[in-house]
Amino acid sequence: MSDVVAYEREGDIGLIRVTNPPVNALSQAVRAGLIEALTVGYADAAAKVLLLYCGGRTFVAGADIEEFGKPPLEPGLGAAIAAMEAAPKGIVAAIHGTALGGGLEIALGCHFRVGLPSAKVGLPEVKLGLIPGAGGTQRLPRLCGLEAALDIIATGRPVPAAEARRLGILDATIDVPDAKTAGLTFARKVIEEGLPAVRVRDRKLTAAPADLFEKTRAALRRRSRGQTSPLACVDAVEAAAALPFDEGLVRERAIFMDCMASPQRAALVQAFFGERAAGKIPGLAPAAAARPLNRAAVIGAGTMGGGIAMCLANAGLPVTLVEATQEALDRGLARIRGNYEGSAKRGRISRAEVEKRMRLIEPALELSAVAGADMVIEAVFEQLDVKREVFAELDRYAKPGAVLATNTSYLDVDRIASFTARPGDVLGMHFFSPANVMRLLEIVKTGRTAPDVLKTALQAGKSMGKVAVVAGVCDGFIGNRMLKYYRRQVSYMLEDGALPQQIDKAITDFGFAMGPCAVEDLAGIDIGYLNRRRQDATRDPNERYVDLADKLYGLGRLGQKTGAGWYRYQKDSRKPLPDPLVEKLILDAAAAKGITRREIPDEEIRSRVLCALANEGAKILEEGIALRPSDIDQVWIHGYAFPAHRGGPMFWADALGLGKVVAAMANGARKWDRNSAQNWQPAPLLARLAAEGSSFAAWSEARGEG
Ligand code: 3H9
Repeated sequence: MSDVVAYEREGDIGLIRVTNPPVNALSQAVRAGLIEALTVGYADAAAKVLLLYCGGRTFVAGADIEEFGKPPLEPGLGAAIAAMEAAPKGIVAAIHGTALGGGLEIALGCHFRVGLPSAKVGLPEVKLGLIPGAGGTQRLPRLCGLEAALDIIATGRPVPAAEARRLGILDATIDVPDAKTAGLTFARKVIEEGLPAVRVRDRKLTAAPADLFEKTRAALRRRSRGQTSPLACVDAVEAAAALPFDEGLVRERAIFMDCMASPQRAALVQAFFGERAAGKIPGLAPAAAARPLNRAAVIGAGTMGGGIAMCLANAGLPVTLVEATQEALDRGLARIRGNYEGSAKRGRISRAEVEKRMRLIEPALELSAVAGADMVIEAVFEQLDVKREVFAELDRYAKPGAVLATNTSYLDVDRIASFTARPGDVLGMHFFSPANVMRLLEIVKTGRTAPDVLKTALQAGKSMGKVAVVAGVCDGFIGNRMLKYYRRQVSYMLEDGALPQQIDKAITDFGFAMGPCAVEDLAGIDIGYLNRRRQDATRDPNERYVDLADKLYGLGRLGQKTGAGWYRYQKDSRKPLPDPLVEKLILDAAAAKGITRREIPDEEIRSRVLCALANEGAKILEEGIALRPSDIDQVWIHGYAFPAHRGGPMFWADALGLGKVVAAMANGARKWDRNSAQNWQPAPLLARLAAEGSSFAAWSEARGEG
């Protein structure tokens, strides 16, 4: 009998139990074990009904993603599900945790499905660049209708048990401690009431609105930023509507195989594993104890501090929110309430939840109020002297052992730690704005940060639902350090021939959510301005410097908040409108410098910013600021809206081939911006890997960190 799938009988019910930790993924052994257990169960005359359930923390969470991109291993999942549908008796699936992807597909191969109230089901393949490939697109619509199925499949969203019950995906939700008990309860009902074992494939499909597929395609084209799998999902569900079941299955398989072969699938799968790898820190034992975290404090109730307080409250932690004046505190609390109420209006949280989270945030006007906190996150003005004052005070008030974090975006965390007598307790927790929305959290570790402090910050990140990436200390850490080189290329191109709208379009065509000029308008032109002033003292005097954004600042064009920046904005609108005034400003500035502007092709725009990112990323890797290339990719995907289906800048470079990246840079040094050829000097690591025909991923793997 299989190691991962067991068969036993309890009375007149045959039990098939899958145990393949951590998430019962459908590895080859599970698929083969299932077929074997089904054969035994069919032959067991005393078993009137079979019950399929899982051990461990969840029902089957999907196909084994580790197998993707490798030669397929028999038996396939389709064969296991076909064996279920050939059953001479009814099969009940009992779901706890999450039945995802292939997991839900095997449940759809059963005749009945029950779940614990806490269970979730879903077909998240789209997020991996795929469509469900074992009948999900053909069976789900037969249970819940084409419209609901299309929504579930094309978004990949998890569906809570109560909704799944309402939609007919589950036959019952049963409030008992475990899936086995739930399954046995329902299986007995099947036997006692003689419920007919109807296969999902034999259920009738109800018609969909005539324009369902075209409307969905149009909406997805707008939203998916060039990602192809959402549209492939529509094609597959449309096949369910148009074709007999078996032909629909064949069509689904063909689309699935196309997706499997696509570079987008490879990028999204690496992003999936990259997200999980980020939390693993070499040398930090997985079981290393974190410090207790029962209460937090945030210093500063501005946009950033308020957002951070929301993240902590969302994770269920009580937070003391400290501000210097009552007015600023009231403003901050009102902003937080407004955000929560907005979420309630959109149906994301209940009204009761709004009040519950607001109650978790306790306002205070004195820094001494941090005394009860196990973690203090400072989000005050970005100036070293201000930080010095706050940390010296924190040293007086924070309890011994409290984690002291700074939300600085650029400043030297080692120096900030030295403002206290307990540098081992200090680290950076760099949230991205808006903190309650953006998933990235850079955790900045100094040379002295204690391992249990790092562990506490990582765990806090996880409980806030963040993707936490550990970075070393340098100006801008991982993300903002690279951003500088990206922006630098943008500024050169603006002076040399491009306009903001052209650059933004070339970048959004690549799949970024926004172009760099629109982003700067959103963040505030003043932010970049102040940052450049901070860097004035250390900037190489021979470096080419473009002062276009400084000119905007001088004109009071600070971006969306002043109704004008790189673009102009109509009242109450965020839509960037190209502005002839900016065009004139750019043309005049170029002329004043004697620059003959030239047409810059979109392809060049993309190559320049991507090569600049990958090159700086290589330096960051070599210096050990980032642990692995996938960490850099996670930073860019979750902090800067780099398209996940392109994998991130380091994955992009690997996929193109590092030799081609270096060749593009050599070409750039001659043609792109010949006055500053040093910008296209490949980082030593990039040059070496390119010469060896290697990749960042292979380099990382060889170091045992892939
Ligand atoms: C599919 O099913 C295709 C089919 O339609 C057709 C086939 C023909 N495989 O996330 P966690 C690992 S596509 C292999 O930290 P959580 C994960 O890497 C699949 N490994 O836990 C991690 O390993 P490690 C559709 C997997 O509790 C460990 O499990 N399904 C898989 O926060 C724990 O994961 C999906 O897309 C897998 N399928 O969240 C579901 N899943 O400890 C993907 C996880 O070494 N999975 N691992 O780092 C998830 O969404 C979450 O893992 C889940 C648990 C919600 C299940």
